[in-house]
Amino acid sequence: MNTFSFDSRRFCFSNYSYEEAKVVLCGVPFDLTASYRPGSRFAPPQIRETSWEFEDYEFLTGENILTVPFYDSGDMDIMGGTEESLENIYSNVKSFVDDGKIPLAIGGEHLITLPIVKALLARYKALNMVVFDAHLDLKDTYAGRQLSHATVMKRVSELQQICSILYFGIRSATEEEKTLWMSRDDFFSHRGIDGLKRDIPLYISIDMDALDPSCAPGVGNPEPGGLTYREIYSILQELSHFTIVGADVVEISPPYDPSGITGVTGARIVRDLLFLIYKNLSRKR
Ligand SMILES: [Mn+2]
Repeated sequence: MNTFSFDSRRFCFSNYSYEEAKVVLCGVPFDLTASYRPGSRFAPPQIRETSWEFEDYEFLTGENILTVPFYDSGDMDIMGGTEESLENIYSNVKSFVDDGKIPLAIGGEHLITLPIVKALLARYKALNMVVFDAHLDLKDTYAGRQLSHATVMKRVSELQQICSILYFGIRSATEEEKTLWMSRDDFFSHRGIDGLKRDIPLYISIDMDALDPSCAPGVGNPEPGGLTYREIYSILQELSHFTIVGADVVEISPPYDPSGITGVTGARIVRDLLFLIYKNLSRKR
């Protein structure tokens, strides 16, 4: 307790117990459906290690990370095949949610969003999604699979309690995905943040390929023409008035991140999410 020397097993400055914490960080080292550049299973330890380069004070918010009550629960055991792993992720996250915690997951690939959202829907009647991604992930099947990083938002959109999905960073899709996306402009909230009802809890999913490959090259499916870190930061600040009940940062592939820049940026975004959720909690609850 209250020792701040480097410890690669936990995210920087995590100094609260599980009981005291409002947010539970969890590593989800799952990348079984990766199609192009696998390796996101190695991201949680990279992000934890990198997080120690940041200092405690945050200029942009005037907050100190030491005041943010979060707990790092380490990495989940991911064994077996895809369905078994998703079940395992679901039950792990559900135990946090049942204890009244806000899960903040470090992937792993984007498919992990599905069981996390399902676990939240066991507690919340409705959810809105804000998704940062280069890709729509709205394919019905991919490589013969219904469960894939490329179908994850299709599966999420099929869950009855999901009210709306708002994307940022989209620049790649199949014709079929684009048609589905455009055909339901109420559901896919083409009106932007103003189109999201504030009384519905919010889940934030950040696929790191939303960023431009010049600032985040180490991802599973890089796509030129993306967002900058500052743009993502600004959008996140606009979400501080929503009730954020969960989040994830996914798709960093350390084997394709030789300079470590994607890991640094990912760690920074995890930290921004901690500040954001805390700011939101302090205001509302
Ligand atoms: Mn993507």
